Amino acid sequence: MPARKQSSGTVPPGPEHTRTGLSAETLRQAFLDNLFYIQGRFPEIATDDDRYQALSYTVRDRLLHRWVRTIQAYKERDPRTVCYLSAEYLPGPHLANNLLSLGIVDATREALRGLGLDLDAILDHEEEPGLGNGGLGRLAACFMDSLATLEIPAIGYGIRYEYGIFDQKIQDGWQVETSDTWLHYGNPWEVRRPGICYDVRIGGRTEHVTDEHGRLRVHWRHADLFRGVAYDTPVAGYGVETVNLLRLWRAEAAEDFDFTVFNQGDYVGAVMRKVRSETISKVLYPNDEADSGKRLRLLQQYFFVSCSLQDMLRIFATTGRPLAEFHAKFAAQLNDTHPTIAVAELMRLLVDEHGLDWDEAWQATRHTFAYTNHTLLPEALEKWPLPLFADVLPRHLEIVYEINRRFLDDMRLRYPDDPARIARLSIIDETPPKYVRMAHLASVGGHAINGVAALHTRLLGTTVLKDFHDIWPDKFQNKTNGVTPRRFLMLANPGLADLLTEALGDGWTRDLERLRGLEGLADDPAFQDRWRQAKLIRKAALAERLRAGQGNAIDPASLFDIQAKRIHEYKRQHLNLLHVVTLYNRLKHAPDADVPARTVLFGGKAAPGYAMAKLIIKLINAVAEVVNRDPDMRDRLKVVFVPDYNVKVAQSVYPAADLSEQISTAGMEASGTGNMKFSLNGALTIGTLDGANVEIREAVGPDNFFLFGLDADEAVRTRAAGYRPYALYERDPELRAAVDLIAGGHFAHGDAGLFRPLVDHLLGRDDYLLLADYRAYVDCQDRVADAWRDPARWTRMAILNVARMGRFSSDRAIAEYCRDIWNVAPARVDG
Ligand code: HBZ
Repeated sequence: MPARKQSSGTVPPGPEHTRTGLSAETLRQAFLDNLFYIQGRFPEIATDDDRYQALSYTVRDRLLHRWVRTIQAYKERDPRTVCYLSAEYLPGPHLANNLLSLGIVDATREALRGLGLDLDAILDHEEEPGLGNGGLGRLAACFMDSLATLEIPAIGYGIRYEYGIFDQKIQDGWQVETSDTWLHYGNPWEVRRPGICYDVRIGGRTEHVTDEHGRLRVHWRHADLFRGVAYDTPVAGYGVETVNLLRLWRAEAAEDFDFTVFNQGDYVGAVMRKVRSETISKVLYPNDEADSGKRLRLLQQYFFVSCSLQDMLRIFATTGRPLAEFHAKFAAQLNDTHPTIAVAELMRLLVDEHGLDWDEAWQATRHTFAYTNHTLLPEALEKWPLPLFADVLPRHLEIVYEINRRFLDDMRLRYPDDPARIARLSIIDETPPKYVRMAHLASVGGHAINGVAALHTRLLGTTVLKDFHDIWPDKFQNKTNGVTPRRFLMLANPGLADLLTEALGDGWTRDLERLRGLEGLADDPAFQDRWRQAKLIRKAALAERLRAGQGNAIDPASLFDIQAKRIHEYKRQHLNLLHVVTLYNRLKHAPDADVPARTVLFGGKAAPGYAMAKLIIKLINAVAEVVNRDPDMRDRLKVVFVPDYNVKVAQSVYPAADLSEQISTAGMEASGTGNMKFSLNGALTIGTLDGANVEIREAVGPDNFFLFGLDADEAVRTRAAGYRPYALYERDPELRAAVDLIAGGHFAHGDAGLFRPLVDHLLGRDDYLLLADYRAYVDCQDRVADAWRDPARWTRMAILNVARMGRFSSDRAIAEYCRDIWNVAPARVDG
């Protein structure tokens, strides 16, 4: 053990504790210890997984002390606490992030080097928890990071899916789904808490009785009983002592499962019911838009919400405060409508179980909840068929009716002669078989409603929630999304992060606005050189990854033009493809044309039941196959589909991008967050005026953003004016040539039928206005190519993008939620 320097304090130096010490020597000792005592291995026979597990336990030990101290501090100070209710979390790999938060990346690297081991190889082994579909789940994870870093008391509540989002394989160009097995080797980051468990009842019927005091009471005679057990994962703030809690619920059979059946001799039947109970948290629904009418999905939502609220009530009971003050202790955020049944469940718990009167309970409920909306697509707004809702949650339906009755009575006073408006406002949609509209329940049951970008919030108040905006304009707020610079810059792009720190000091890691200091360096040739070097390293690393993975050879010197996000018609990956095919046609006709070399990369999963999205993946791969083996392209055009896009892959994709494709039909992408991650890593954006693109463009300056296409109002007007895509096809020869090539089977070995559904939709309806935006997009891509030809100009634009991205930190977003919606303050945890 090296001699420890004596500090000026009074504590005498001693050997560091194996479970808390942060020096390389102690970390090495702890690692070997865990390898032996947890994995039962010694270095010579340890596998990659053994090493990963041993290192993870070593890091977890170091988090546990802070975790316990955080809980103690919260207990003593009893602060208002944020409860983030989200059916999805996409945290990404934990190990590297926790090393970063603890400030022990270098010490760990050194400790392992001493054993002949490479930290990066161990990090690469981690299987990430894919407990979400896309942006919404990733936002929840960025918010957990920022809450801890800003020292805000917070609990993230959700579901511990045994199978997260599917793994994507590409076979013959098609997406094939295989099941996610993230728990196969065990999960070193979670702590199972068998003592923290709650019963969740469903089904059956209600009985209304008058008790001995003449009070009306409701008994819920449920049909089924489940149990939720807590699995806790620490969430460490960066550079602070705070370690918050992500508490995910796993469904198990209630302990006394089917005792009667069991005693009647049907042992196997009883066990089967136990197995059925566990299905609730088995699998994540892989759809990133509402999956209507799925009973299991409603069960999942109710299950996690009920466990979470019971847990909050248990914590509340330890404060000794009266229940009517519940909202003074907790601010609960509904991450979209998925947890919105919480409004009825809290009412049920307070009124039926704890005896509060309705008005008191309603006051507490309304002040507890706030609702974030993430979509404007009317078909994606969650609504539950009434018969299903009644069958699963009979008591909650009564409560929803009572909430609605009181709400509509108020509204009738306000709008006595407007029954159509009353019907529109109602929580119940009366169209047979009738539905419960969850966005309406969330709007009525909370004190704030927010959109996730300025444009989105405006459209929310003027379209899907207009009637609510009319009655409660002050309830509506904008909270533009943000992303954590820790994972998406420091971890993903260490070279650029080092360059930034060298130029600006390290304050930017917790105060991203400080990046503005880069503006003065944008034209500095020496700095520009180093900037390009840093970018080239990430591009080469991605190229190497793709070569090793799929045998794709791509040139790091080419323009990396990347679109990475869920595959959706509204996100218009096929507009990007129309441009690729246009470039292909141009090069075929003029093989010597002077066009800069481009590598167009795509990544993203399609919902397994979304045929058109899957056909788009097939088309990307089909175009890639033809383009990449055509000698006329001579490495000037390459197309690559990066399979199995997830957080880990994303961390290697964002830093490698030169150009970020944010080309959704204006008015359809609520915010986007990938747009922020690309730009923060020095990619320039080609994009429409959609979601947060609008604010990104404002922030970086119109000269540093490639804008094209219709805006949201023009898109509405275009449709209203009787949009005829076929006329555009006929008028624009390049467009016609691109569409014809796809339609004719050129990318399908002559099969003209394969992409017919896609082409027919474009020429017939084109709901997402690809043809309307095609010319503007292709011309804009030509401007991109011109800018790329001038490296000094391009690099200047890239530096200015990064310099001006400070606003898009999730720290800023969380600070706004704390101030404007949650009314919570930091509670510092001392070291
Ligand atoms: O939420 C996304 C929006 O599309 C995106 O614009 C925004 O930036 C992001 C964060 O605010 N929405 C989703 O990712 N939605 C889902 O993943 C989803 C999952 C299950 C559902 C519905 C939506 O049932």
